[in-house]
Amino acid sequence: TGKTTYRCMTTIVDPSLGLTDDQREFQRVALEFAKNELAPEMQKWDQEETFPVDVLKRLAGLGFGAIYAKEDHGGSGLSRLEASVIFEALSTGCVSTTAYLSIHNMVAWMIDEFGSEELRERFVPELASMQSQSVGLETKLKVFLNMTTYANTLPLPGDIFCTFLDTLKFGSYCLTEPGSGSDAASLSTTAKRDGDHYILNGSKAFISGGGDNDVYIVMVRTGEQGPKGISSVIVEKGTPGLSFGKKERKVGWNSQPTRAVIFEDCRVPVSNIVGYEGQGFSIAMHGLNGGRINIASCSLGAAQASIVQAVEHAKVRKQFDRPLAENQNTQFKLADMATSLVTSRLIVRQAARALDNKSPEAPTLCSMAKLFATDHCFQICNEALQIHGGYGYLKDYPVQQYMRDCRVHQILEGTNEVMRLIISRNLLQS
Ligand code: FAD
Ligand code: 2MC
Repeated sequence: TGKTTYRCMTTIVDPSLGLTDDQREFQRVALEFAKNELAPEMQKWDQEETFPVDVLKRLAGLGFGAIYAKEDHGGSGLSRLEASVIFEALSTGCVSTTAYLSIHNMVAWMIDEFGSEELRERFVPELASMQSQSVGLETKLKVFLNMTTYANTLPLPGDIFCTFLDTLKFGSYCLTEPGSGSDAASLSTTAKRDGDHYILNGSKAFISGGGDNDVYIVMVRTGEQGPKGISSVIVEKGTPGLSFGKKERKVGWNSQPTRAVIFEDCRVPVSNIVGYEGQGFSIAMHGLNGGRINIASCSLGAAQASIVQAVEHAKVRKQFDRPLAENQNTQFKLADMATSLVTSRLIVRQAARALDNKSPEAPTLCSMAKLFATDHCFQICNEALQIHGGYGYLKDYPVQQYMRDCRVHQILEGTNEVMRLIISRNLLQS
């Protein structure tokens, strides 16, 4: 009947609405993983600050390590829209772990899209699987010998251990510096040419995965001041002159480490440049266009889960002899939250489609999507916490973690003020 259709099995916040059968299938796999492997652990990872590397490797096994990288070197060759659907679904289980996976995907795509054939061959298969593929004893010995030659000292026992036993290949994106955050084009880490090497000096701040990860794509100054003097180079863990700061203590995003990345006369082969000299800022920004959709998608997942939990709580919890859900204030609040989530999802998916279609409006739409979705989804998580009353403030209930994890999405990958700057520049251009 019309009535049963109207009161359909799923609610209006169902994230599969409007997707193709294939997209629903990716979504189903990601939602299952989120439910079975992420959600049961998210609280523990947050409290114990565990970086769940084995779980991430298993996600890569599902094809989620390089979702929108091309297939010839092991990427999954999916669209930005499909990536958004996957990150949203995984985030319902753990925002912080998914957000790191999204940064890893951004790094893999940047190397796949702009790297030389040699770099693509060397790095993309390993990043796609998030583990070393074909590193034989010979290569490991070479790395070991390089470490001793360049460092002029014996490596630390920990470094030897990493060289020989570490099979992980996780990526980090290094743009921000202590003196250059929003004004990213003013970065001052230098890479001076010395024969077949660049010598890097400077430091990067707030690097997700910093210290634990293996592959760092680093934006450095090789030329003039401003964006045109910037290049992107890959620096591998174990390179002499590369070190890390202390692990930062954070409000959220606790299932992934954040550290400063420091370069002191760090020698990197010139062949590790991604793209050409002076292209680095453009590469960094192209990476972030997708990154901003991905982070916004992580906020969608958090908001989705928060709404579902708020609805459950409002139906079950009774005050004044009736469920909270019978208060019109609660009903209207839930209606606003649902409208806000669906609107956020629409703009995120529109931006993802624009990026898929290589539309010239894509960078501005990605900024709009990031601004709108991360602001509104944070509010949704906060309102969901309010509906839970005092219980929402307890760490036993996941809603506070969704809120804490989402908060930083308004800051990183470009603050929401920078997003407004980008959007207004588009409007005001002559
Ligand atoms: P600032 O640039 O100092 O800004 C401070 C405030 O001023 C903000 O509110 C900002 O919006 C506002 N502001 C600045 N300029 C303007 C302006 N022109 N108009 C209006 N308002 C303005 N970076 C990486 O490169 N790689 C990473 O992996 C990474 N991971 C991160 C993980 C975490 C947990 C965090 C917290 C940060 C991470 N970052 C990373 C850094 C992040 O991208 C920066 O923090 C962010 O870009 C803002 O830079 P900032 O912190 O220096 O703030
Ligand atoms: N896509 C493609 N190209 C872009 C771009 C984008 N989104 N944004 C800028 N560019 C190009 C731009 O077109 C220009 O190229 P050209 O001269 O050829 O036209 C060049 O880059 C320089 O751009 P601007 O002239 O706009 O440079 P300006 O310095 O005025 O502003 C700004 C750049 C503010 C937009 C940039 O610095 C920015 O995005 N800042 C925020 C930094 C940021 O997002 N950091 C995130 C770090 S990563 C992170 O947080 C993680 C968790 C991983």
